[in-house]
Amino acid sequence: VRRTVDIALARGPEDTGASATMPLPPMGMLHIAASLEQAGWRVAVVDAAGEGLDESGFTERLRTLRPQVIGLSGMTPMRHLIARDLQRVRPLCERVVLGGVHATRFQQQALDEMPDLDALVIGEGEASASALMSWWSAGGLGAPPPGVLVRDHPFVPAEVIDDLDALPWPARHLVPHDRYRYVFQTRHRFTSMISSRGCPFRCSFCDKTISGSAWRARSADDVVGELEEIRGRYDIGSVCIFDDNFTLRRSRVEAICEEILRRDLDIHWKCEARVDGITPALAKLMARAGCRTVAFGIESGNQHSLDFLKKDQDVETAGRAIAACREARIETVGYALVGIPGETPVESLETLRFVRDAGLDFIQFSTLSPFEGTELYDLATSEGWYRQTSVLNPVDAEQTRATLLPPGWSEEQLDRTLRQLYGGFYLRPAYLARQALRARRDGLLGARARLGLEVARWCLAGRRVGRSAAA
Ligand code: B12
Ligand code: SF4
Repeated sequence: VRRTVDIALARGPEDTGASATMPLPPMGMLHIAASLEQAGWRVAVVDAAGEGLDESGFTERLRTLRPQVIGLSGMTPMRHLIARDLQRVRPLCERVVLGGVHATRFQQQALDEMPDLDALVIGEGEASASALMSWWSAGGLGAPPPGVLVRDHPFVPAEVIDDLDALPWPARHLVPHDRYRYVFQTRHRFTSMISSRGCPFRCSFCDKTISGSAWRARSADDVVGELEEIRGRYDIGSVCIFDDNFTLRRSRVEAICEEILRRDLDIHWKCEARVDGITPALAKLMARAGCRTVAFGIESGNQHSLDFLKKDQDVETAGRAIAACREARIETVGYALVGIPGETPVESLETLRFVRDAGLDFIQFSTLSPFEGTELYDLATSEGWYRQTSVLNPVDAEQTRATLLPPGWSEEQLDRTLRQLYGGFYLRPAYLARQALRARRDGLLGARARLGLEVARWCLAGRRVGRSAAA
């Protein structure tokens, strides 16, 4: 058999990484691909959404490539998509390996549930993936390399990667970037990137399975080098930095901004930040360096809820962070939660009042969803609050969602409150007019209008009948 590649990393047509209309690049796979290439393996990335492939196009492309190994990835809420892709790719290669959050969280259980899998890569897979390829090439004899879980062998975890600068930049040349879109992109062509990994905070709902609590960061020089490559080599104008905690060390953010300015790099970027990571001076510097949007985990406008979630932040700081960004002309996005134990439906309207008064530009309200392994999951299961429901917000990627139903909340109440909050934020005439003007200025009217219509339709639609099943 003449192979054109040794390994193909594949993402099937249903998994777009975000919403159906806005596929995002498969960043975990692009990191793995870069390390495999560096180790001398011939690698392909087959991202159905990125290449516009339907089911038959996807399998046909893999069949033509004839890889020896196919690698899959996925998050827990998307495990049905992992299983579907596994069925498709199994006949097309000799071995299939799964990496990513789901594999890492469930380990042996994931392997047991998917008998067609040959191996799992647990945790950050840069070193383990190429070690696994070498192990398989040598006949798979003896113990598997660290970070690799196979049946009937003891598992040895891989070492945490401390020096992120030593990793190669994601292999973006392996995917076409024409189809990737992001709702907050402000320029033509989009990609995402990671400049640090991990977060030392202790929010009870956060799943840090992959990146952990130890914060590890790339140097400003390395980060801006990648940004320069994104702009120059790939002609991409807009980047989202999806770090868990981009602003943890202020001096590093300042150094990144200074370096962007020094290199005169003309690129727009968004980052995700904690509200205590932004000061007025930093926001101004970030804006000068091309930052157009910052997303904050606001979570709630009620201090007792922030304390319950162990967020270690206060409502006033959130207000100041939003104000600092407004002052610097940076758009703000907030993520907030509905159904927090101890918060009544009426109290959740306080969060709406808070974000409206603070002048936030966009909000995503979600039901509080506990993942196995988090403190909140343990509490929810011991209190009997854990449910599989179909209460979704308009941007959720899942089909059903594990949700908390604490005392005072029913599935209907959650759904009603979510719609009330979205409607109360987005369906304000003055807000819509302001956003339309801004979107027109940035050439984003079409994309933003489509999203606006989707949200409006969702807010105004009658209650979908929820499917409630006690977990
Ligand atoms: C960026 C991000 C997003 C982005 C983009 C996702 C994307 N497809 O690129 C957006 C905002 C769209 C998003 C959406 C969602 N996300 Co998200 N997201 C993240 C975030 C912040 C970073 C992920 C990332 O890019 N990491 C950088 C890369 C390099 O790491 P990585 O992908 O994990 O890959 C490494 C390893 O996992 C491994 N690996 C991964 N794949 C493979 C494959 C092979 C073959 C091998 C060998 C190794 C390997 O090696 C890689 C390199 O070290 C994480 C938090 C985190 N730190 O993990 C949450 C996180 C992964 N998301 C989460 C969730 C729940 C979601 C949603 C379900 C939310 C929702 N309700 O809609 C959706 C699902 C989208 C989808 N269809 O898959 C949860 C997952 C929890 C779980 N147990 O599954 C996390 C952990 C957040 C959290 N703290 O709770 N997300
Ligand atoms: S600050 Fe963000 S990344 Fe850090 S633990 Fe809390 S939710 Fe997770």
